[in-house]
Amino acid sequence: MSVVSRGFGARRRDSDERLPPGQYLADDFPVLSAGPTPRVDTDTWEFVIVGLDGIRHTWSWEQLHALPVETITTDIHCVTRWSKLGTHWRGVSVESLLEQVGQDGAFAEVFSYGGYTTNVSRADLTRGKAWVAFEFGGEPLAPEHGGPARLLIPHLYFWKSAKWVHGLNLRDHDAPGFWEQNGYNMHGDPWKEERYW
Ligand SMILES: Nc1nc2c(c(=O)[nH]1)N[C@H]1C(S)=C(S)[C@@H](COP(=O)(O)O)O[C@H]1N2
Ligand SMILES: [Mo]
Repeated sequence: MSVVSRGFGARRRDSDERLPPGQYLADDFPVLSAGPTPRVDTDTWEFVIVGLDGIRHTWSWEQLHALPVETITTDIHCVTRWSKLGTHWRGVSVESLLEQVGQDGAFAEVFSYGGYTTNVSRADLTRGKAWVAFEFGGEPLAPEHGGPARLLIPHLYFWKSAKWVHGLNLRDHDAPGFWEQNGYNMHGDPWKEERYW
């Protein structure tokens, strides 16, 4: 738990510096889903990376958990202006999955169980900036927050962190996903307020 009280000046200043422009601190963890919560069984769950050559590379739930699992403590920022500081996650880095595939492609279309998509560049998916996360706050990720697994890309607005993530289509060009087709920014850096077009 990280509750920031206005009574503690030092901690308040610290959190102010960590809040991107136009954001406020949320105490709860809001649920924002464009549709119903898909129920995905870990027995049939898979993560897929489709290379530029069209070849599918897949990991089962067990295969994903056999990879190095990282613990991530990070701030998250939703374009609807709430932020949470110091959230705790566990997951596998996207970079480690891309390394196993060894395919080019400067961009990726992220796709989810249930049909959601979003676009992210390879640069935003690598160098310790993106994970396939399956634990939040020491518990298995709840279905409404994207369980069994979601993408976690905390340096971009949270709509890029696709819930119920299924995989990546590697691309050599950038193409808008679900929210990007509906007016959201192609990149989404909260520190630059890249909210909409
Ligand atoms: N599959 C899927 N992923 C999604 C969304 C969605 O509607 N469907 N909403 C996005 C948006 S706009 C936000 S702010 C976050 C919300 O995550 P939360 O519900 O865990 O807070 O998920 C993102 N990932
Ligand atoms: Mo959002």
